[in-house]
Amino acid sequence: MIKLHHLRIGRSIFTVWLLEEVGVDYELDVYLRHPQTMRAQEDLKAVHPLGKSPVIEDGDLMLSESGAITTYVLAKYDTENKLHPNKGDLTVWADFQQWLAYPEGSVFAPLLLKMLTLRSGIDHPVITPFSDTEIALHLGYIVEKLADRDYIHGAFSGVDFGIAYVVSMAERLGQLEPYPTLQAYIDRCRARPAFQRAVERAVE
Ligand SMILES: N[C@@H](CCC(=O)N[C@@H](CS)C(=O)NCC(=O)O)C(=O)O
Repeated sequence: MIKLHHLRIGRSIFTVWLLEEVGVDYELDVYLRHPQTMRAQEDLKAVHPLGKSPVIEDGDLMLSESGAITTYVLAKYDTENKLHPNKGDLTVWADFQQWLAYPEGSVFAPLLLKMLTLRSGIDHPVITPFSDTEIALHLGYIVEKLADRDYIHGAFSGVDFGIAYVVSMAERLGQLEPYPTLQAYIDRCRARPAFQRAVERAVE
């Protein structure tokens, strides 16, 4: 059975949601952040050298990186390809890979910079304009993709876990007001029964 190491207040709730959507049995180990630093603590560092979450164990496999975990879980457990395309049409498959890599590879960094500048209370002359411009670029790109659809790949799919994570982070940082499409998207994701089961189980 899969074991998910879940650090509260962060992206691994989206991995709990993935497991709920796929409908696979899993065990959940919940970790708390340090109350002052908000970083992971020794208990999570004992699980994996990076001390980060999500991490899953499945038999002999230990896997970190939310995108890789999504890829693995879908490949192994989404046997009817309800949430991911097979390689029959390589163009569709490649586009799916792009959207899987995009949130962690491109969208997260400027959001993290924004979070750190807001937290420090300093409007940095280089970092603030950079993060603002990049956040607008990426959120605008996601809005364009959602112009004619409810989810990134049309029907709900495995790429929505990562995109929902960065959109929810943008929301938490007060960046969503100009983007009603994204607010509607994240509300739609949260309304899914599997998302609600995930939150109940993980007590986010
Ligand atoms: N790129 C990794 C990032 C993992 C990561 O940084 N997770 C955060 C939680 S949102 C974490 O564990 N932070 C604790 C710490 O760095 O102390 C992924 O996609 O899984």
